[in-house]
Amino acid sequence: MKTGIIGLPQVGKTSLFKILTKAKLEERSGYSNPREEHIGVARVPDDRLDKLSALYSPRKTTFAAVEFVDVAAIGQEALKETAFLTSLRQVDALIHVLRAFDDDSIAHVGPIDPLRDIKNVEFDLMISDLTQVEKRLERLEKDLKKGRTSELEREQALLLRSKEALEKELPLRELEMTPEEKKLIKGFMFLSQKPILYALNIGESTTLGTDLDAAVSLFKLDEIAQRPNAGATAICGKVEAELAEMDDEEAAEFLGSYGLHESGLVRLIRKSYELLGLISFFTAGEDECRAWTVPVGSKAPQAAGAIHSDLEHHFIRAETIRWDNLLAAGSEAAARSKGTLRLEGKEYIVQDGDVMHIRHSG
Ligand SMILES: Nc1nc2c(ncn2[C@@H]2O[C@H](COP(=O)(O)OP(=O)(O)OP(=O)(O)O)[C@@H](O)[C@H]2O)c(=O)[nH]1
Ligand SMILES: [Mg+2]
Repeated sequence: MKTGIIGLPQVGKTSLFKILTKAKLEERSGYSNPREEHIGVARVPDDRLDKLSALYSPRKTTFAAVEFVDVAAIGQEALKETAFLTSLRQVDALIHVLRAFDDDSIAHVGPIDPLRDIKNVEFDLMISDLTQVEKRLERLEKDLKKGRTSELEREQALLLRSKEALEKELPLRELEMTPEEKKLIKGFMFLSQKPILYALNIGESTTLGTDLDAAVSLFKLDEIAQRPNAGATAICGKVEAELAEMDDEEAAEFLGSYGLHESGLVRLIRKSYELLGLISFFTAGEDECRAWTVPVGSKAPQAAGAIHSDLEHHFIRAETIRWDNLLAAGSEAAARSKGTLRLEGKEYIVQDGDVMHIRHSG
């Protein structure tokens, strides 16, 4: 799982990357390459896992992780560079950081207008895809002249449909596709097809709690956030950066002073999970308590496979209980006698927050 952080120049991409991944980037003044990308891993905060961990006191607690890539500012120029395009195409999803904070000392393309910025960046992504579609269509036409196969014809039809959408300025993430079509088009790694989370970077204020909740509507992103494979959230980069430097107790107090009860990052990461159709299940024991990530709708053996491929092949059953039921019972033994610990088979669809013990024959 890799998420690319994109946006116009100087909107706070690198700041967000640093606070997400707690990375201390080297300042290499003088010879730094502005197009150089940063890659880092963010721990997915999860208070359910914190609580399970408190119950088991394991030697190790392992949170789920998401990889973030901070690419350089987007623009027609950048999108023509192979290295930039390649790294951007590799990601599974995008976070588009939008300038929504006032600061006269930091230049921006014009007055604060996130919707306009979205349209501009989206346009650049679509132009890049369109160029690629047209190139491939030309090639396909030649190949089809040499010999028609149904596979080439299907690809051509799909690309023509994609071209039509792009020409109407419709990003490919909004195009309806069958699973077969999705598979067919996957190799192109189209930029406008990637799920996208719009992240408004808003200014600091004493009413930050309510401001964050109101931001999506205030900046008129409600409609755009409702579109297929899109979502929107708000953060305050400045406050998050300060939070990142604090210990838990200090952070809680600091959040309180802004009328907040959680860091905006928690919400942002949760939103990106939602957008990507991902859920977490847990394994818990004295050795390790751990969160694992699987797509919504995964069956129990697939979840076992996320832990280890052997567990998938030799899967027999999964002892399953929802995390809060386990906490309420106080122990697995108590849950078993209460009947809240269930034995689930191969067809069981894993639910967000399940705690599982995989029984296997391997
Ligand atoms: N006032 C204010 N300034 C911010 C905020 N977030 C970032 N900045 C400032 O904006 C400037 C740009 O931040 P970066 O995080 O480097 O932005 P970027 O999008 O990575 O910039 P480029 O990579 O150059 O396109 C820096 O001076 C930051 O300190 C914010 O929430 N409020
Ligand atoms: Mg940057």
